[in-house]
Order: sequence, then structure tokens, then C-alpha cells
Amino acid sequence: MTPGELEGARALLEGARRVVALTGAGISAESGVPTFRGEDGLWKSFRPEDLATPEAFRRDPLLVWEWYGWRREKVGACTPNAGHLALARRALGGGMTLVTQNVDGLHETAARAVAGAADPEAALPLELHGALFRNRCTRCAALSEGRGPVDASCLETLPRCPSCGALLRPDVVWFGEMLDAKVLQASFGAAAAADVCLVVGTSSLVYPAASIPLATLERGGTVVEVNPHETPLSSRARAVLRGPAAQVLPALLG
Ligand code: BJW
Ligand code: ZN
Repeated sequence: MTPGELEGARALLEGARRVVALTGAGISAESGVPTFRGEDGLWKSFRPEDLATPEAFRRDPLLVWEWYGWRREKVGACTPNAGHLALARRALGGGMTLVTQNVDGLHETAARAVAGAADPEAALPLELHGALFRNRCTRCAALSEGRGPVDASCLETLPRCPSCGALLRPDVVWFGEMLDAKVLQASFGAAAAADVCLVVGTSSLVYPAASIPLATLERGGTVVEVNPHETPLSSRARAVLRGPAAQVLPALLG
């Protein structure tokens, strides 16, 4: 990333009336949260069809819960990095909608840290793929907080619904499942109303999230990408900043 490239991208963002920021696992990489498809990514050691589909959960809820329990422990020890904080500051200032594919909750933690005693609402993200630390009942769909250890030693010890007693599942979106319609509509709406879509740390391979920047392009807006590696979106971006989010975002938005 040259100083010229950084200045060009800064000018695009400063000239924008409305910005939508779409983030993926890469923004949390420097916080210690594993990505999915990188060199040490989760899908290099685990098969998504064994762990992140509704069929996998029906087949083997113990295995799926064991994996989510392990991830809750790992992600629970992570804190927002300078990239999350820079985005939260900019969003709190107004004119930016934050949309994330991440389930780690780090954007929300950053929003609350930056807002202090003020209302963090403007910097809370639209969470396309749900939340790792929330459970959903497989029978009555009631939502409940999902923190603390998971005992996946047998079916009887798995988390149960506080309302109806049925098996709980993590409130995340698995492959083949629909995304929340309201969250999806709000995300595409924000992208279609934005002059700039800032895309950070996503491989742009998973749909429908990967289509969100296209809504900005279709209305004549531009895309700015922050990612150390090339993605299928790179060729359509007006500015590409090749670097880690925790370094690039404070320089871009500060
Ligand atoms: C850094 C960095 C640093 C590293 N700084 N950057 C159209 C075409 C083809 C397929 C489909 C389609 N429409 C639907 C599909 C099927 C499927 C899909 O997209 N498949 C493709 C993979 C082929 N989509 C779905 O099934 C979705 N549902 C759906 O479409 O419903 C409608 C429907 C229903 C029934 C039948 C048919 C349609 C649901 C997708 C759910 C995705 N779920 C997961 C798991 C969430 C829960 C959990 O975490 O356990 O979401 S999978 C995983 O991928 C996770 C992520 O949110 C998502 C995206 O990954 P992301 O964030 O991009 O991470 P990586 O690892 O891929 O990339 C990291 C990037 O960071 C890299 O580029 C690095 O270079 C970069 N990086 N360090 C900045 N420091
Ligand atoms: Zn229930």
C-alpha cells in the first residue's frame, strides 16, 4: 500500500455522504480470532459440512456443540483491535452503516468501548450470520445468551431451552440456511444508498453477503477494499489497500 493509494481511498471516504462498511473474518484476525479460509483458517482443519450445516447438527449435535464450545472459549478471550475501534469511531460520528459477517461480537464490544456513556447504537453492526454467544431454541425459537462452558459429553448435558426444555443450538447461520430477512434487507438497503462500500477482511466468496458491495456499484457508488490478499471483488474496487485491517483502518479513517 503506497501513501498515494491511502490518500486516494481517504479522499473517496471523505467525499462520501453515506458509507456502508462490510466486514469479514479478516478484521478480527489481529485480535486472535481464526479466519475460515486463510492458511490457518478453520476450514483448513475442519470440514464445514460436518460442523456448519443444519444436517450436521441433526446428525451429530454433540460434535457440533463441542466445536462451538471450543470456539466460544477461544473467541471469548479476544478483544477488539485498532481496526474495530477505528470503524466504531467513524460509525458513531454518523453517515456509516456497519454490516458484518462475523459472529464474534467484537464490533459491538468496540462500539460500547468507544461510545462510553453515550448511546452506541449508530456503531452496532447488522450481523448477517448471527452471533456466537447467543443460543436459539430448536423448538420454540426463543433466544438466550450463550456464554460459559458447554458440556458436550452426552445429549442430556447439552444446553436446553429455559422456556420449553428443548435442545438449543448456536444462533448462527449455517450453510443452506436463510439469513434473517430484516437484517438482509437493511444491509442491502444501506449498500444501495451508499456512495462508498468499504469492504474489509472478507474473501467475498460466501453469498448472499458477497453481493452487498454490488448493490453500491449498481447505484453508481464505489468500492474500497482492505485485504492483504486479492479476492474476486478486487478487480471491481476503485481503491484496494493491501494490508492488515488493524494497521490500515486507523490510517484510513483516523
Ligand atoms: C485479512 C486479514 C487482516 C486475513 N486484515 N484482512 C450463490 C452462489 C454460490 C453459492 C451460493 C449462492 N447463494 C448461496 C450459496 C450457498 C452458500 C455459499 O455462499 N456458498 C459458497 C461458499 C459457495 N451460502 C449459504 O448457504 C447462505 N445461505 C443462503 O444463501 O440461504 C439461501 C438458500 C437457502 C437454501 C438453499 C439455497 C439458498 C448461508 C451462508 C452462511 C455462512 N456461514 C458461515 C459460518 C457462520 C457461523 C460460524 O461462524 O460458525 O459464515 S461460513 C463462514 O464464511 C462464516 C463467515 O461469515 C463466512 C465468510 O467468511 P469470511 O468472513 O469472508 O472469512 P474468510 O476466512 O473466507 O476470509 C478472510 C479474509 O480476510 C481473506 O480474504 C483474508 O485475505 C483476509 N485477511 N487477515 C484484513 N489482518
Ligand atoms: Zn424452547
